[in-house]
Amino acid sequence: MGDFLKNFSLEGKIAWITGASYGLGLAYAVAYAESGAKIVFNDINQELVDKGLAEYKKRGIDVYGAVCDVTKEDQVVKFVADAEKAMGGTIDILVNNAGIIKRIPMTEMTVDQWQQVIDVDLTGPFICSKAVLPAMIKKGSGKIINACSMMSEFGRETVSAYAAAKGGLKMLTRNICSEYGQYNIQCNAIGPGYIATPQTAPLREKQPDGSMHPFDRFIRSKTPAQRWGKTEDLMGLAVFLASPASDFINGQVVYIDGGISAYIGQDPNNLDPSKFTDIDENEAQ
Ligand code: NAP
Ligand code: GCO
Repeated sequence: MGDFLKNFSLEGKIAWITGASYGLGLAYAVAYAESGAKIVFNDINQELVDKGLAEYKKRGIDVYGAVCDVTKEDQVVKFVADAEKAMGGTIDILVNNAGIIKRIPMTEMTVDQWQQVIDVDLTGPFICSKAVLPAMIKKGSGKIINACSMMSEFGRETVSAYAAAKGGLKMLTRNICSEYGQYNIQCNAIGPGYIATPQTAPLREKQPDGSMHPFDRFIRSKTPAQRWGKTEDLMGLAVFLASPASDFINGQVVYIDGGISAYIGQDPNNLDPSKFTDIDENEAQ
């Protein structure tokens, strides 16, 4: 590897990806491990942690994993202490990936349902960032990467709590940058478009008559690439934002959405499913 490319290496770094048993978190962790980092991850219950440990073992990646609810500060503080003891060093990179969504019309959403989403998607990143910042300040370096969203910029029906949380997370990203940039700590966010993971599976489910989910057709009409993102599409950006190559980027949300945020969209009925590159032609109707 040439000297310049070493700027993209994570050799010698300890990376914590929250909620990384599967989905985007697993993809980020695999990319970080392949870039030289040591990986620690948490998830909400032992079953998911065990699922994650099996996934990492399958890929030959040695990780530390434990149960930790990102909304509970006592669990987060203990997780960080245990993980750093296991890894023999402090956390250099935090990816606030853990998240939930509830798709409920606002007038039907209970305050408890609202609060659950805010707690995981906004308060969780606050708690986890607060837990790793002191050591980053002492070390004089650190990377915090938040999981923003199209809903950090746009609203849509039924996702009021999620959009409010992801909009707030954009501003938390900017505020961590503002408050801690002086310690050579960079806080940025990944803003994925619509990615094929379990979280978005309900939006891609086939209709009873075998036709495409209306939202599937809709989002393809809003995406120039006319396809859903793959977790692999996000790995390069995740590594870049965790590496020295991005040390002068701070407080930014980098959208990786296939062009959704730049495109007014077209009539979903004008789409030709035979041209979709991410599903079998026979599937597309
Ligand atoms: P996902 O499939 O739902 O995975 C999220 C992970 O976080 C799951 O393992 C989940 O466990 C875990 N989690 C939930 N609550 C937690 C808590 N309190 N403490 C610890 N872990 C918790 O989500 P994803 O699609 O991979 O997305 C990952 C992140 O990217 C999320 O923040 C999401 O909002 C964001 N994002 C996703 C997309 C997309 O299109 N997929 C686009 C933009 C942004 P459970 O399985 O129990 O919920
Ligand atoms: C939804 C989706 C989105 C994606 C993602 C888009 O219901 O609209 O779940 O919110 O998860 O956040 O960037």
